[in-house]
Amino acid sequence: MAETLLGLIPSPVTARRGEGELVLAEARTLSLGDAALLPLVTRFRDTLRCLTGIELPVPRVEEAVSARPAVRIESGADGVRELAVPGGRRADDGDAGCESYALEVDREGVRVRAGEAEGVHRGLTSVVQLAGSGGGRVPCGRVLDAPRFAWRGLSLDVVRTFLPIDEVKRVIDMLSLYKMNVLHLHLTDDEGWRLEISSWPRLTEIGARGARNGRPGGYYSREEFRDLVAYARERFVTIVPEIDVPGHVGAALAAHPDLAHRPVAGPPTSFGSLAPGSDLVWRFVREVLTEGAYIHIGGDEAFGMTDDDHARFVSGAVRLVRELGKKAIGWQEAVRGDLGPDEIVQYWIDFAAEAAARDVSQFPADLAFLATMFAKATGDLPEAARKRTGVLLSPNAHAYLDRPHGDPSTDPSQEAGRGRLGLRSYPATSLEAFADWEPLDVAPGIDPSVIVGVEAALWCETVQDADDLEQLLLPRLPGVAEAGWAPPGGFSWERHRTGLARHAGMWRRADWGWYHAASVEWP
Ligand code: TNX
Repeated sequence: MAETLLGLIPSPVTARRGEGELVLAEARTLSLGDAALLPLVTRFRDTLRCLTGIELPVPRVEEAVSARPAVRIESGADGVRELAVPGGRRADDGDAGCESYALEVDREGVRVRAGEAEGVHRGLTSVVQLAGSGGGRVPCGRVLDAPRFAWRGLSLDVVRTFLPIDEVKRVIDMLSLYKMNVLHLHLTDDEGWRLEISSWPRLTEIGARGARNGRPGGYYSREEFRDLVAYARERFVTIVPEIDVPGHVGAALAAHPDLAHRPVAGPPTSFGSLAPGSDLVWRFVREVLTEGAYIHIGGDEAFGMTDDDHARFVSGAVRLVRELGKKAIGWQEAVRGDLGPDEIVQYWIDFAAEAAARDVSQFPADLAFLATMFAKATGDLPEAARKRTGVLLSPNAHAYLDRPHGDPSTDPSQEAGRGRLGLRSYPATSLEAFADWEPLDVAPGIDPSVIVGVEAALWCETVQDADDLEQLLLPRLPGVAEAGWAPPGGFSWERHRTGLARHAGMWRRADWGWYHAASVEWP
């Protein structure tokens, strides 16, 4: 374990600390072996300036380094791809090993080598982190690194609170800094429809008007969405859009009441659902699944329909996604439909943790539907393993960023943390308890080879604006990155809290807000 390079989050596979340090701002040249890397290296230079204030020379494509100290960047390097083969499946076309990189630092300079551009990007991100956490000084040493899991994501709810494109871009910058590679956008729900669909204009005309608690609505035009996808791709983040069906469709039903299974009275709730037998509904589903190689079809909490209708609906939606030549992903309940090894389900109902936190059998009558939901959920992981459907881990206790901050026993700031941010239905959770987990322990008895990775989820019921959002993202997001990237068994709370404190300077420069958990000595 890389105890000596405390500035790196997530922890690398191996790191050896050498003697001395390099002052990065003194680098005389920034050279690359391949012109194709120029855009990537230019972005690295911008990121470094923004997060650390360090200005590197203009990048040059050249065979050898002419002046020292130097930053030297190479792709197509032999032997780096094979460093480690991550488990799981990727959201884009890349293969395992393309994120591997080697980083060498001595007094002569910094050298980043990788088999592919993506590995170069991960390695340069390590340079940013080391410089940013060390006051511009990069410790001499050698890092060989590759992710444990291929899928390290964040699911972001832009429905309950609409987030303008620029804020979503800031989140993508954060993901990139923590070597995360998927942004799953929850684009539709009861409170709003956030993606323009050309053939169904009412979805946004009417469905995008509002958000939760009277907050302003909004949506992304096709052009804005494509721009966002490109922005993310340049940072090696894949956007996975979610169009949630057949439940969580209140906004769609407000715009098109004729899609409803049964007429819904009153305000939109999760009890509304799409009519499984309607041709119009299936035309609708086909035409809204437009963007992305992976499409998340939701499939969660369809309280308004029978189990059979739900399973049939999910199977139909998955068939459609396959016909479109795309891959389907759904929340864990979707595994009750006709899914196979090409699909992924996202595990979120962390039953053991829920049961430990409160006695499900004592739920009042009006919450009986929740008790039933928990009971049914226990069969989902074994079912995924039986079908060899991929499993993406978003356990409530360790991946839900909308748990209130705080630790009732030790954290004196818990009152502030428990304030209005985070859902009161979850217990306040300390930074340490949140970050300290082993992904495979969450799915005991399941063949680890079905696990594709780890995804954080940020639901925005309690989020009023971008400041609130950042208070829930940081400092917990780096802990999720740690679970998804770092080798198993190495988590150290001491190391993690030290690393977080060292990153605060970068967050401040980027003007990212964060929750000042009392368990970290913030500078
Ligand atoms: C459950 S997670 C939901 C969301 C809520 C969230 C709050 C999931 C698939 N559905 O609709 O926002 O809990 O944490």
